[in-house]
Amino acid sequence: MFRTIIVSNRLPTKVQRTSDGTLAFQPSEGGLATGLGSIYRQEGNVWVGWPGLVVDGEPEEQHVTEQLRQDSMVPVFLTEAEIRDFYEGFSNSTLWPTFHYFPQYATYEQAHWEAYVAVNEKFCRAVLELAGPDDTIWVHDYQLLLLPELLRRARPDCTIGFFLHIPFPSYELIRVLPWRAELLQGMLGADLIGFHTFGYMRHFLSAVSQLLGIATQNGQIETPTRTVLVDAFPMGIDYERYAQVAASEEAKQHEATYREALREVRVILSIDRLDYTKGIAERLRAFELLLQRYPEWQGQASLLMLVVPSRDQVPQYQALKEEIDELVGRINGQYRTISWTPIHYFYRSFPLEELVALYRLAQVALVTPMRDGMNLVAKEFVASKSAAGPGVLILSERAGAARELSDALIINPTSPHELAEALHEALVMPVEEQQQRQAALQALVSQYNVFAWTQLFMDRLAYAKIKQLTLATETLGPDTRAELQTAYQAARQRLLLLDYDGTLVPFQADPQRAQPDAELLQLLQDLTANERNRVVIISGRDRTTLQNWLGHLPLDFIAEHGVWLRTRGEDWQLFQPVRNDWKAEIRPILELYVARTAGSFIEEKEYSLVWHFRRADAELATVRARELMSHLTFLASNTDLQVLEGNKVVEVKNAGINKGTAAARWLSTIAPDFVLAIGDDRTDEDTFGAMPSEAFTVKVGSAPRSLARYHLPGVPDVRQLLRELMMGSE
Ligand code: GDG
Repeated sequence: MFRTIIVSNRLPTKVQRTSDGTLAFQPSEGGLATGLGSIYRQEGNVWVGWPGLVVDGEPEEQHVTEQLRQDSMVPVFLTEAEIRDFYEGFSNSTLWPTFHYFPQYATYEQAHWEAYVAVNEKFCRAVLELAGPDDTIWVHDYQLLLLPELLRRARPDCTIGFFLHIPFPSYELIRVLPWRAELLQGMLGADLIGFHTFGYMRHFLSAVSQLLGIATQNGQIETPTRTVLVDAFPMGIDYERYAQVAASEEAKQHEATYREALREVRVILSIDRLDYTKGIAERLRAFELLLQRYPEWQGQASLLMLVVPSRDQVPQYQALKEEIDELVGRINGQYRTISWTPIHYFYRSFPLEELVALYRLAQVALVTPMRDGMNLVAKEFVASKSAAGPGVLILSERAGAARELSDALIINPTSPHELAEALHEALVMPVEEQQQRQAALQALVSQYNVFAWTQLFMDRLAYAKIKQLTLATETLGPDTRAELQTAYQAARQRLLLLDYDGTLVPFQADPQRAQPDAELLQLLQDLTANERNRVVIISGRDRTTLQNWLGHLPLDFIAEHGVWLRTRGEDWQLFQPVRNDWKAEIRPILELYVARTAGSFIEEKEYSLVWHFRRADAELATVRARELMSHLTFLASNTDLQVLEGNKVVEVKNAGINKGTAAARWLSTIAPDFVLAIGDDRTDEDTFGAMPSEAFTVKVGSAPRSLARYHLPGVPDVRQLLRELMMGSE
């Protein structure tokens, strides 16, 4: 049976050392633990993660392992140094500030990076001990960005999902990281990458295209080996649970006690972990502004602020704590009366029932982070209110939750004025309006709950895998290689149709720099030395270049995508008579696009014109290429021209001639009993399509949607394959 393995930095159970030295196992009440509970507790499934403490020797390690195993968990133990460098270092001092748009707090320590790599490898080893080749692995969050790729290398066929719980920032922030390419590559090991919002997803796709140069389209990324799907999955909460706790006697009791202490005062609630991303100080200033602008709320409204201690060993967090303490002290000192406290401030965490009682009690929830992946407090307030009547949610536009909760009062958290006005508006909002807004929010939060989120992600992950399997061509693995070798050896007359750029040589920013290297020349020499081989270089390039670079070898050529043909020992000839008077009309259009797109240029061949944009700004050029394609396609609609989009090029040429029609000539003239056709781009699909069914057709690079039967990742693999064929054969 296939199993599902959940992996996150922390396990859903926290192990703590009590004062008498024994260990306490405290199950987490967090949303993720609840949502995934239905998965990892199923027969055979498991959750892998750090249990939250440094164990004291082997016996304790074993004890923890055995205890956790009973609840389907497998611990990964971290040392003090790993916690310092991987967790507090790279995860929380490099990635966390960068991803939350606080680059000024980010550190770039090579030692932290190395620890991050080492711990991701440690997690990988732990997962591999459990994972079979066809299992499903779901990796969570920013501490494990490298894990998908590490797992992929060891288990190429596993189904791997990745979900990021924090924002994915603009490419401008990601590019600052010295290890940006490795981090993105790490994530691309997954089959499905999920984010809370479409905005984060868009930033990720843009970073992949700009930093890795990998094309993305409609949320799909074509890597050399797989299609990776990227999608938005806004995480929900266990709505029923909050609604039930809110309706419980215990919560009501707590609420009654608080209400008695606070009397008629309106409560504005604020709950966060201590963090500079949460906008806590700005919130305090906004509350002060409210008291100044609307003095009628003095004595009538209080801010009840819970700050859960967190990361308080880190200097920025200590400074923030001091700032909050100072602000609370100052505001309370200035406004407090004998009977009224402006800010009730708690620096500790509360049990769930008391937390929910506070949600019930509050008229307003003030959730105003500067950046927040999602923010579940906003949703918990909404769910708890279903049993307790009206309430108003004030929500930062920069929390992921704002994308869904549009019936909240959405504010810009950096504007204390906007916040103060929203607070006033919330306090005076008519009860009917509060109820209307709450009803809409509740419908949404209850429907898109954490169980729906889990289900949606898992379904989509399964779909991503099926899609890959149906679209992808088969990788040229050992079995096929053996079959290919046998057919090659048995053949009398072999035809090898080899594309040039992207197949025999890697792409260069300047096409004229892609001359054949000594290794390639030797390879072609050896191939052609065998009299049973006919080797055709089948390229979009002009004939002069091919002639200059490779003309001294006994090769055949197809140039300009089939316009020019040359059989060895003979002269170049046209495939058929063609016109090129259309160039005068098309060239000015291409020139216009060159003028508008720095770095692009025109290549003129005898019977075609090509606009190259490999060296231009990737995102701008993609937009321009689309524009040019539609412009040209419109012009060419009543002519015998065709417009092709290749690898970072748009080409205009005569219709009816392509690599496939040209290659077919060789099939008929030499009647081969072995055909191998290799190519990497759109234009090579014409060759694949023209081949007989028994031919070996190989797509190089990203595999999906090819007519080829097999696929190889890159140029070195093609060269190796050709070498292999020659070994031990006549
Ligand atoms: C990451 C992302 C994203 C808080 N105080 C107490 C308490 N809490 C609970 C809340 C809520 C949770 O902590 C905080 O919610 P977040 O949304 O901030 O979740 P995190 O896991 O910290 O953060 C975030 C989230 O992942 C999910 O993807 O939303 O953007 O940063 O559940 O109720 N719980 C109790 N007592 C407290 O005093 N019992």
